[in-house]
Amino acid sequence: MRQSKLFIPTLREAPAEAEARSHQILLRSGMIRQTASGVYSFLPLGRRVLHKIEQIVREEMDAIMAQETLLPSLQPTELWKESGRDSDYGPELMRLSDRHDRSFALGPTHEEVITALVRDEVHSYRQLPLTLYQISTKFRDERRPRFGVLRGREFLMKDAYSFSTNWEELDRVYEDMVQAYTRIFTRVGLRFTKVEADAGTIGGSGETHEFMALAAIGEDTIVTCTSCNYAANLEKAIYKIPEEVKDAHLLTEESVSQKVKVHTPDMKTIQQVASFLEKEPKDIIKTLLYEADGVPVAVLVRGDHDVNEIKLQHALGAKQVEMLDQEKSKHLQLPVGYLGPYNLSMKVIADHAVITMESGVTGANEKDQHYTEVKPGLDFTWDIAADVRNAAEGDQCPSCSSALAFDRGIEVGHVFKLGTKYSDAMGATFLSQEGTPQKPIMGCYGIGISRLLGTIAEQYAVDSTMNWPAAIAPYHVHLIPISVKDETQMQLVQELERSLTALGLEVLVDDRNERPGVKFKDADLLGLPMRVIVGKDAADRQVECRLTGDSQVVDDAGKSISERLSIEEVLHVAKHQILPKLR
Ligand code: 9G3
Repeated sequence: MRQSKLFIPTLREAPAEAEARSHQILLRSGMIRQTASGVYSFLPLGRRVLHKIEQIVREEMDAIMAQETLLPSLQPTELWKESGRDSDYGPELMRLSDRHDRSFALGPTHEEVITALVRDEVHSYRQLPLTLYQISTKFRDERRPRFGVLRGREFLMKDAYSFSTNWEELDRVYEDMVQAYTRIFTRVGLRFTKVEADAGTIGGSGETHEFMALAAIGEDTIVTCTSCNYAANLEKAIYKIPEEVKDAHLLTEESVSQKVKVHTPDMKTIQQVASFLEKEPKDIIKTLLYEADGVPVAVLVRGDHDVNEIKLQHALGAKQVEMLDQEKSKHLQLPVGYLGPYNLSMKVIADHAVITMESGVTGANEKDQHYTEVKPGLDFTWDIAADVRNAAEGDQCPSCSSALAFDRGIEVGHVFKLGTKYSDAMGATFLSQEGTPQKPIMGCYGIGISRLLGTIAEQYAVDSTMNWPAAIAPYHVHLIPISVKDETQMQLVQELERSLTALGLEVLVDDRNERPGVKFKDADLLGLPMRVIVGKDAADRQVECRLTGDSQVVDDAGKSISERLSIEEVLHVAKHQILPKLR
């Protein structure tokens, strides 16, 4: 392909608004352009990469007998009423009315649509198990779109839905999907890990896993064991509860309170109180006000720990929990910043790490006053003791007690066991072998396709240089003549283009009449796996060859050969170092 004919508007500089390096490289290499906040156009080069990712996903979905469909983005609001989810999503669900004033949602996902389709078309166990998937555009009105295509308001997703006659069959489909996802993410060159996740509002049986790509700007925190294969999203991650917690209980009354009231003028934050009292944050007991389904509750965690709201929600059996800040809690007339678990006239839930403290510091429920030498179980009690905190550095693995490690990750895949949440709500049934009506047991499985493209760019971009994995690179070989006016060079370029194409490689020839420096800078941005530069040695049929990334130009013995190669050597490198990576 001749670069002078292609629409690849490269940029000299990264636009200021692009914070993430993937966002910068995708803009500068002319792969995407922003049309609106969180809304992107994929230009020809970006579309080629997206298409290759899609094809890998299709191959692996088809290989596990999932069947491709294409479902509508225009979803009648009635379907969301049937599933009961039309009130679960507020401004994030984009809605519109048609010319007859009928209301629709722009599909953020397709559980309702696919379950209604199966309800109408599937009536016998003979038609199951059935797994349908699509690759289509989703709409979610994110409050804060950011990092380019990593969090857009319109994005490409592969979403699959499985329907089984029983749970064992669902378990098999789920496992097939997990294996297929592992093959997909490996083939596209991603560094990723599968983690246990929280089922959130999606409900169902609860088992769910996320596929996390390791990336510094990832919004998720993943917790992994340094020894065994325990891995979980921070939302869900647990840790070894220390032995002494097991027998921590409310103390008998014979112990006498040792607590002392201290004047802590204008000391509100944990750090201020700790340094003022010459203590550590871990000696302090934070009393936080929450509302669980509208009912106030006091949550006690150690000063160096953070509340895990997902765990808190499960511990309280609540549908929704929300922290009450100064503004939202003023009706309770409590001195925020000086709160203590005394006579609060509300339920108190204490994290395990609090109830095993020998002595701690709490607020005194009085402005500018704290208590020291506080003894949990003696000076205050609790209604519930539970694990309501995030795992933290220093915690031990729940299964092998080794140290836990913390990394940032980007969620690129998410698989769920749904059970009958949607088949029940929408009345999808099939007649079992015994002739009794049953509800299909469902699973749903997503991959963010456009997010995956951005995530791969995040993992492989280094400053102004990209290095696309060969399997998804927009082209395989970048053929760069130093001077397009030099007949000898252009002859050799044409011969090379023909021979490389005959090998089955996609070749991009930079036939623009530009200075070498400009061509090399653009070649760095485009990041094709192999680059061949045809210059003054063309007369001797010698060229310079470079493989991007960490792979070097080596001969079969693995010896790094000089960058001046003969045509035969270039074809040999292409055949043995690029071609095998394309599958
Ligand atoms: C909505 C809106 C946003 C949403 C949802 C619904 C996330 C919603 C969860 C899922 C679950 C799985 C199939 C593919 C894999 C993920 N954000 N989810 O249901 F109305 Cl506005 O999408 N769906």
